[in-house]
Amino acid sequence: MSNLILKGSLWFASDFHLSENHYATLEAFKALIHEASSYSDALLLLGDVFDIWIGDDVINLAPEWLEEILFAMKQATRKIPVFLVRGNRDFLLGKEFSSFTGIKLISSQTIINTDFKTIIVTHGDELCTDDLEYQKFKMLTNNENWKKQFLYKPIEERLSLASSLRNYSNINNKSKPNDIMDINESELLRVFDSHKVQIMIHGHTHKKGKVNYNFKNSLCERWVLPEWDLDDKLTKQGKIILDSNGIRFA
Ligand SMILES: [Mn+2]
Repeated sequence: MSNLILKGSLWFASDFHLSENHYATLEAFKALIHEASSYSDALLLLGDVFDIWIGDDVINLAPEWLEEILFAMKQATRKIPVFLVRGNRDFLLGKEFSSFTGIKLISSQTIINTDFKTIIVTHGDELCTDDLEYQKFKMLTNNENWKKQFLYKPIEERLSLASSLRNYSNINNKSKPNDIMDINESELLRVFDSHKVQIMIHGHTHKKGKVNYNFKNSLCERWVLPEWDLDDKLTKQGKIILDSNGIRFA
């Protein structure tokens, strides 16, 4: 668990799934962080910024689209602090990425004291505890030895492993009932309770919205960020802004 104190206008966004050929989404991401660096006091990226991240050594061999993204990140962090919670697609983002871009990596379930209220932020995949198969995968890939062994493999091998894992999960997710891939409510309430917070912002499920819970005589709010896909699905994009007036989708 970690804590942050952030003042002013905070912008939150997640699930860009940046990859080559997704030109419109890449442009939208660059525009967003440029805009954030002018109009917000801090930007918080809540995971799955990249559709896949196989290790920080790709920075040295970055294709043009990635070079441009990394450059835009660098430009933004000269003006505002940018934080990132790793998602299930980009969980291998590491120290070199952080020092190269200036983006600060923060852990899942980070508590933030803001001008409005205290909130908790996360990518959200750890709350999907009904998807046992996925949680097994997460446990495996969170293991330090697994990470070391994976990062030690040649880039080509990592790329092909990652794409086979992704295909496997795409096929599997299609056959899973929708609700097991959503967050588990009792796990959520446990997190609210153990951290003593009433507001959560997360991504991952791509189910944009605000959900209220009456829990132990208080109202808890879960704000879910939309995915950004301007290439295939076209309509879904957006951020959350938090300032002293409250929280809103924008
Ligand atoms: Mn995700």
